[in-house]
Amino acid sequence: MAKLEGQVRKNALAQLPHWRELPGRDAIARKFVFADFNQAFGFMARAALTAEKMDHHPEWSNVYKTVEVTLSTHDAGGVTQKDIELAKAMDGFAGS
Ligand code: H2B
Repeated sequence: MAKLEGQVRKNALAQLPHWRELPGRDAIARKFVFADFNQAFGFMARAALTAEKMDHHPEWSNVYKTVEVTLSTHDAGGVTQKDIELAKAMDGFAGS
């Protein structure tokens, strides 16, 4: 899987308005804030099953109702279509 670059990358990121590019690293990140821990952990459970199916895993942390996610393809050294797909799936599970 190749790193996304140029216009292709721009177009892909334009579909993910809640995600930002990390400074100093080729990765995308989003902070999800839910109503409570139950919602946050439900989201993580769904995302984890999808990630495992995709063989593509998030870097993430959870504090109470907040889940911070970073996506990058380590094998490629940057953001690939797999990161875009997992980000979209996560947006879906979060409802936006
Ligand atoms: N997840 C992410 N985010 N990036 C990878 O490069 C990656 C992964 N590689 N999950 C996979 C697993 C690889 O290490 C295994 C061996 O398939």
